[in-house]
Amino acid sequence: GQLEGTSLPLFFGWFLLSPAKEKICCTSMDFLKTLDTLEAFKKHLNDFTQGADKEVDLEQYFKSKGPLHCTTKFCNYGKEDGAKEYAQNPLLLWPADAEKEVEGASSLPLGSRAHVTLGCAEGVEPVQTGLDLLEILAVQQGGQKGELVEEMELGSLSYYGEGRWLLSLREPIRTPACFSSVYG
Ligand code: ACK
Repeated sequence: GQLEGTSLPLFFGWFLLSPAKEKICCTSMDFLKTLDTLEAFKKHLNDFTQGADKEVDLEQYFKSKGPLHCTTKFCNYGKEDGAKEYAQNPLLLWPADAEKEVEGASSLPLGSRAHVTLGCAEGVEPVQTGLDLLEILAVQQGGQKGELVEEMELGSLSYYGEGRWLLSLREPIRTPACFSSVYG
């Protein structure tokens, strides 16, 4: 086809633009600051720090890498299933198989994996945030609501067990974005 011999990118996605990008970083830092003070959050801290009983400073704990973006298709330079088909089909934004990687998530609507990774703990790859999101959606689809822990200014904070926290925003955060690809 047309793309024969053309190398495919690491991934395609929407890249967040200024000034919304900076605003989102500030909002997430403020959120972590508040989270750090919640007793209910501290109570469950061991669920994801794996028993490290030292004090955890959340603002240091999560590190962000690279530009803020929402991946639409991870291509891994063509090595990933469906990469070529995705690149050749300009109308298809969300790939058909992105939700299939998590048990119980395969019947979710296309695009359910859409997310912007704001940060990861050391040693955790960014791919994990999308999988975490799918896991929470799968649990919700199974009828579980999570335990409402705190009404915050930003939204409602719920706990789904096993270190899974969900903040449901009161108002969506809107941002301009540019569709592009990364060759890394
Ligand atoms: O935060 P993300 O969506 O998670 O953005 C990065 C981007 O590609 C570059 O690493 C995402 N990513 C990495 N590996 C995969 C994968 N196997 N499937 C889907 N997305 C992935 C990562």
